[in-house]
Amino acid sequence: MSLTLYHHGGATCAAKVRFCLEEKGLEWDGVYLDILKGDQFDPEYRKLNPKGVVPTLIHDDKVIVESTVINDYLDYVFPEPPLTPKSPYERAQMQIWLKALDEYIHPSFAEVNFSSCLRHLINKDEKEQVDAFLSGTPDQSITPRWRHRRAELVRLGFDAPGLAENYKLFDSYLTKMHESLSQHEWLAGDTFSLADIGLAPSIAWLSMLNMDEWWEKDRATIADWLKRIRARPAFDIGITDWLPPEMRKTFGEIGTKYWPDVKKILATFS
Ligand SMILES: N[C@@H](CCC(=O)N[C@@H](CS)C(=O)NCC(=O)O)C(=O)O
Repeated sequence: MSLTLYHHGGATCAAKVRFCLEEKGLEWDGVYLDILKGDQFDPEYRKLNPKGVVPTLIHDDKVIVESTVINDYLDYVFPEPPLTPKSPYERAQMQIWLKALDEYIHPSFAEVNFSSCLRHLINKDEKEQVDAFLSGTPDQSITPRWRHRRAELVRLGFDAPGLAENYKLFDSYLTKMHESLSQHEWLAGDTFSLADIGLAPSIAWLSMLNMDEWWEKDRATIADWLKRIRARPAFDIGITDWLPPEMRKTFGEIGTKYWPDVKKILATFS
């Protein structure tokens, strides 16, 4: 049996699959793609993953894309330890979180991430390289019209049109997380599940950017949940240990520098 994951150390969607693989104690091989340099646009890779994104899992000869689908597949094929609650109601809550993650949370997180952080890493390259990266982006990718939108985010940053709406959408899910976590230990109920695995990388990412203040004051259950998540042995092996050194080095700096701009956006709707 073989498991091969196409991934990148800083990609939250790949991190959620690595977290799941490590929770299950599965052996896997990695193919590392530098998604800030455009490895994911390689035509051969896009035969596996037409959106040109990570992760992609190859299980023996089967290709599986979409991180939520991959984790569900892993949980089905390798049922121990289970990451889906036994209770049908909790299972439904988990599915609702995963649906929200794919439909709203991840796309709005991508806007937050590119406008406040990733654009600074991408814009370190020469202009021609940045232009090639942006124009190589498939249009139907993280969102419909992603090529156009990512170019706006990378070039205009906080001045990208309609940005506040995306911050507001992401923020509304922090409130929903807080509401859930005020009632039980984990997002779907009393059982740690794929919902926690799915949300953890984005929240941990914002925390690495020193942006915890976003939820610490009025939605503190998220901070406690993150503490519980970080205490799981699979968290470091699956997430933190993979963070590329240049990101590890500059993250806190970038986040601290741009947090006041993020706060300005948050103030427009809170
Ligand atoms: N719906 C996809 C989204 C995957 C995705 O957004 N991957 C990002 C990293 S978190 C990526 O590969 N980005 C490459 C790019 O933006 O060009 C999934 O869940 O697998």
